[in-house]
Amino acid sequence: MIPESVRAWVAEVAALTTPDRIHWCDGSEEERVSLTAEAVASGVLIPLNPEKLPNSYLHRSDPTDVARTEHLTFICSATKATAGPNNNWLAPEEAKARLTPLYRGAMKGRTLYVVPFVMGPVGSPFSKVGVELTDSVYVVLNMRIMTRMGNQAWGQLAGRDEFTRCLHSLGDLSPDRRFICHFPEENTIWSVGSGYGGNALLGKKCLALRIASALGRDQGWMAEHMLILGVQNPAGEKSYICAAFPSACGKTNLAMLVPPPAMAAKGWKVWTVGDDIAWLRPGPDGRLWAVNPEAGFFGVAPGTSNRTNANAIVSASANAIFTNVALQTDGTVWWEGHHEAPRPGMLDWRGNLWDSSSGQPAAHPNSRFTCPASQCPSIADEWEDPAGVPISALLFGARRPNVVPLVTEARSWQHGTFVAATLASETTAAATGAVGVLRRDPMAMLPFCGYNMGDYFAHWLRMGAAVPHPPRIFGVNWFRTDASGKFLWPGFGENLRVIEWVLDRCAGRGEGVESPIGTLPANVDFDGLGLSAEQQAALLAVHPEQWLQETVSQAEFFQRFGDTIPAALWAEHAELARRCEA
Ligand code: OXD
Ligand code: MN
Repeated sequence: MIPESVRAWVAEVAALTTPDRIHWCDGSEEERVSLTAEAVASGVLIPLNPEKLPNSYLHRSDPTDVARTEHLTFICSATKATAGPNNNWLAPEEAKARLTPLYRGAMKGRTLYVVPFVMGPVGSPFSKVGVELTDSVYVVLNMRIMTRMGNQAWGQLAGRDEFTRCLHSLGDLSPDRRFICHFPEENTIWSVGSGYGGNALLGKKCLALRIASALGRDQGWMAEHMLILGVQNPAGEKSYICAAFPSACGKTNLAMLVPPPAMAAKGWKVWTVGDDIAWLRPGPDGRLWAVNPEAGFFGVAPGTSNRTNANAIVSASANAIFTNVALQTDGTVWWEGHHEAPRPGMLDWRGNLWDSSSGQPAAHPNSRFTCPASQCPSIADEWEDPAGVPISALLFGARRPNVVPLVTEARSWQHGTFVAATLASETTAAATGAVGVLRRDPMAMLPFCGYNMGDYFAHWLRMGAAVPHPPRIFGVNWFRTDASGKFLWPGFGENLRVIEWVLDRCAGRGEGVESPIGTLPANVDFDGLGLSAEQQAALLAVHPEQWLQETVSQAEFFQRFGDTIPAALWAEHAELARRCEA
């Protein structure tokens, strides 16, 4: 069942990396038990309280290896123009020449694990197979949660040679010898020097977004940084939406939204289909259909609590791997924003006794939990449907303390593509670098688009034209603040109020008011939120002079992409400026 091409490639990699052993992962429960025991014995995993967090473990990463490293991430397409100004580029031969010495002998004394995996439901014609070769048992155990890992991948491959070759080694974990390289034309990923999720679990950002976005461009589909949510209104109508937000802006919380009591009492219901990545394809009914390619969640721990995301807390209450969180003396875990109070004797994410007066966080701001999606109380029955779910609306949101209102609807698919292409957000701890700096992050895909974003925008426009009934597109902002810097909007479950208007619009019902940037709601249900009339107005305010300023920075951003920006987007830009001036 294992294709000859896989065997030949494993032999080639083994000759280069010289591991002591080769382990072919089958994905069985016995294998999980034995690999976990191995990881505990070597100190890679620390067992947690078996009563309170059964089958769950803590991992402490190297303190210099705690987030995605965008400056060390490269797209190695044949030409720099294909990779575009949004990506670091290395010529394929140069990348291989630089990385090959880092792999040489790198697995000496270690085991080379062969990890076959499926992204997407097993048996779906839309799913993709990857094989990751890694020397990290932590990576293997996380891939087992995040993907459909094991022998089932060979079945999905059915003897074909169509799989992503994912090569990973921890190397010496030095940031000076860390590279995450993608070869879209060869369906290949080489990563070395990092054990961090987005750099090392190669099925996730590397395959399901960077490589998949390039495959989607060639094959007529889309790989997007989006959650997938199912919503049922009190009339019993069930719809699905996708929403894109930059990393650590609350995608997992929105994906697991709990309706606030008043809306639940009226009959609102919400289900989770995916929390980070959506693969979208035109369906036979002329709509866009979405599949979640992942099998687990790799969620940001800080800020996650019974109050903010009870479903995530339950999802990660067994069979979970925690990375860089704090450890309580009873073998449970803690992070900033947890619903429990930290107890004396707690160890911080590096394993040192935490001093609450130090001003240092106990958990790393980008600490994470990995857990199976199937454990989520709100998981949709249809989350593994091979056909996916039909999408009514696409939401684009970001962290904007000002300028951007709570919600607006784009005027058309083309205008929505422009709204998404000019998305901007304050940076977070999910990537190394300064936090809180405003940067343009089109479609929340800036770090994840595997090719030139100008061409990606053109692909978006083509997809809109190819789908007779495309989803409606909305811009949202949960993060607007008042003059004192306090959030105006309560967020979390209350976001369902915004989704109610979104779905009403999709059904041709919700009342709207035209504004220069799109349609504002005539009536968001603000009842019971205790918001003053001024606060309500501030949430929805559109200041044309601020938006004229935006058009200046939008133009600067587009200019970086030269003539690859589609004329239709420049036309939308000119129209926006004209409406703001009017
Ligand atoms: C993630 C990210 O881990 O976007 O999902 O960084
Ligand atoms: Mn993400």
